[in-house]
Formats: sequence, structure tokens, C-alpha cells
Amino acid sequence: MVHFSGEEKAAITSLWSKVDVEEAGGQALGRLLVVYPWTQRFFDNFGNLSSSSAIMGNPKVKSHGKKVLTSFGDAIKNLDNLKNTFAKLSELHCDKLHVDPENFRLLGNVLVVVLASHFGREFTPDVQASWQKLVAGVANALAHKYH
Ligand code: HNI
Repeated sequence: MVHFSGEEKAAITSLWSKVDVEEAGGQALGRLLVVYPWTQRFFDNFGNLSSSSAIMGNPKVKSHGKKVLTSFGDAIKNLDNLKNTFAKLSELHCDKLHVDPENFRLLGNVLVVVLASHFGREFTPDVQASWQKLVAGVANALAHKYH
């Protein structure tokens, strides 16, 4: 199980307090769909995904991205307990949605890119390392119930 030091927790929480969840969530999910187009097949009810500008401007992508990133906020409140926190969502993504867990890792990495481009020099190597650990922890927790 991942363990976060006090410094890592502080780095994660302090950046998180400045994240615009709607904006960053929409960017992260949108970029996932653009950069890894095979992920679009899970969202065939989202309407127009025919080009990168259609994807980035799609209101369903934005609102679902916000939902996903809001759920990351629960991770940040439960850094010592990610597995239990994501147990229900793991079951949902496995049994109902059939999302390959590799996609959780892709989304986590895209989120790190979005944060880096938004925060620039404030996103220091130490802050990045803490966030990489977080997104890996969330991806593992979401994959935990797969069988
Ligand atoms: Ni995901 C629904 C959280 C990654 C495909 N997802 C949700 C919901 C949450 C959520 C919260 C809403 C659940 C509900 O309605 O009860 N998803 C997360 C988190 C990650 C993630 C925290 C982080 C890595 N989901 C992904 C990925 C994919 C994905 C990578 C596909 C590539 N998720 C879905 C789909 C739904 C979904 C599909 C249902 C969407 C809908 O409403 O039709």
C-alpha cells in the first residue's frame, strides 16, 4: 500500500486547494480522449467527439471530468485509506462499466500534465513526485476489486 509522508501530504493538499476542479477535470478527461482515442469507446453517449476541439468543448466531457476530479478530492481527504475509499467505484468500473484499469493510469498521467501546464514553476519536481504517487495510488485502489 502507498504511504504518504507529511511533506507529500502537504504538497498534495496545498496544490489541491488552488485547483479549479471543473476546469482541470474537463481538461484532463478531454485530453485523455484526444491523446488516447480508444478511450472514447466508453463515452459513446457523449455526442460529438469527432475532433480535438469538439472533444475539448463538449459539455458532457466537461461535466464528467468535473465528476471524476471531484472524486479525486475524496482521495485527498483519505490518503491513508485509498483502497476503502475507492472500493465501490472499483466495483462499478469493473462490473458495470468494464473499464480496463490501464486507463486509470493513463488518466492519472494526463492529470499530472494538466496540473504542470497550469501551475508552471510552482509544480516543482517534489510536488510532481507527490502527485504521481497520488495518481498511482488512486489507480491501484480503483483496480483493486477487479477479478
Ligand atoms: Ni470513471 C463514472 C470516477 C477513471 C469511465 N467515474 C464515474 C463516476 C465517478 C468516476 C465518480 C460516477 C459514478 C456514479 O455515477 O456513481 N473514474 C473515476 C475516477 C477515475 C476514473 C476517480 C480516476 C482514474 N473512468 C475513468 C476512466 C474511464 C472511466 C479512465 C474510461 C476511460 N467512469 C467511466 C464511465 C462512467 C464513469 C464510462 C459512467 C459515465 C456515465 O455517467 O455514463
